[in-house]
Amino acid sequence: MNTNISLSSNKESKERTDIVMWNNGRLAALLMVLFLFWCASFALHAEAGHIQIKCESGVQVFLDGTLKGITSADVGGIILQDVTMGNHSLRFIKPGFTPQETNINLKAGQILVHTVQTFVPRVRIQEEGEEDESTVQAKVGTIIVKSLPVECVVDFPTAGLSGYEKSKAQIIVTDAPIGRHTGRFRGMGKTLAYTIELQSNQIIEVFVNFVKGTVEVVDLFSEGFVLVEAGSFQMGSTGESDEKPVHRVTISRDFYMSKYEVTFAQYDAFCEATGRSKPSDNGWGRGNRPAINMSWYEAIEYCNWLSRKEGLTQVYSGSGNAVRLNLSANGYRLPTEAEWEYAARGGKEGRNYTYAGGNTAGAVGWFYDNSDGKTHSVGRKQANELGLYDMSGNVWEWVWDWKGSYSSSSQTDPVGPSAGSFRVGRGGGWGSGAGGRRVANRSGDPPSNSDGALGFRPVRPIE
Ligand SMILES: [Ca+2]
Ligand SMILES: [Ca+2]
Repeated sequence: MNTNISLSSNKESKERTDIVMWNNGRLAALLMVLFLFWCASFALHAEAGHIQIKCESGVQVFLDGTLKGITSADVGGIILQDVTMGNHSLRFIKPGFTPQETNINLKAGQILVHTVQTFVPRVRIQEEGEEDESTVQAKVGTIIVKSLPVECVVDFPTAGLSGYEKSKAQIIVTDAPIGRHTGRFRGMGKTLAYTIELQSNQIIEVFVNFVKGTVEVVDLFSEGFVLVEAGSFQMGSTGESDEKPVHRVTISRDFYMSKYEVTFAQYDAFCEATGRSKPSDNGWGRGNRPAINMSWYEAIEYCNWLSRKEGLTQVYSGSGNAVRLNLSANGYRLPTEAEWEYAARGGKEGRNYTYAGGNTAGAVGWFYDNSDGKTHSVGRKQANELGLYDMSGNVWEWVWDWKGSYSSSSQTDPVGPSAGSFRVGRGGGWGSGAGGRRVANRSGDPPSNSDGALGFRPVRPIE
């Protein structure tokens, strides 16, 4: 019995040994396969590298002509992973700015860091009938696509986007040819389509809401800003005492200025986002009418909010009389008094009109004689030489400066006195008569004041 048991045991033992040996063989084979996979994957990775692009946010990154993504603030740019070693072209596009291009040579296993230079604005004022390379440049526009949810597939074949898998908040297609574009968007199992007519230099934002099944299109260009090119002018007038002496002022930097006074539609969005109560419209209506009844402090809060909303650096800090102005920040702000007057006079295009855009008050603005005692929708009167509306009339406009007296000396980029009691208001309003609406006229209110004839419009530096 014992032997049997022993034999049996031996047999079992031998069988187990066989099993172990068989298992060892299979394990070895498995390890070999894993090793080969590892080698293959190593070989694959050894043929590739990564590209780290340091860049401001909202810039389109193209690798060898293919859109790879949009830079974001949280990674300070974008990282392109597992890019095949060798020569590649990188192209960076930001709306309204000159595109940048570079060629790189990526080595195996390398993490190549490329820092994108500051973008130079691609803006040029084109004369009527002028026909040169700027005309070619102007025959493009920009399409921005936003969606809810963020992930979707975008097809804008005529704008160079086919089956683009969008995973960021927005994609920006610059240099899209003008004309008709039909976009198709796939998300949440739905396909939505929308046709736009893109005009020269236009910026169209397409918001695809898969939850609601709607596509909303906003023309950012018409709500936008105009370029005010740097230059010099004679500030003030020989009229009222506070406008004297006429003195030479140089605005040394180009800047953007809102074409319109801030509307209730815009200001109400600020109130909703920041939980403050909306100012009264005096019973005249909101929407496209200029916002009124906000203090100077609220006007600068609006500018700071707009900066934050767009990921820009806030211009204002501190509060009360200690509000500080940081002119090197890239955010929105009120114009300085000199910037306001320079722009109202038409900047470099200025034709020395009495009112912004002309010598016939009623053609360019809403005043005592034509306003019926209230505000009107912005942009209904003739624009001035720069395309700015309602610089004269409709509502007075808060500017940065404390009210002070002018000096006769030439100045560059003046910001007014360092302290005072009144912040300047400019341009006259719906209740102004002949004197109050001239481009040189100055008014002032305590910064905490607000009334139904006082609003503002922001400016923005060119980065
Ligand atoms: Ca105005
Ligand atoms: Ca005055």
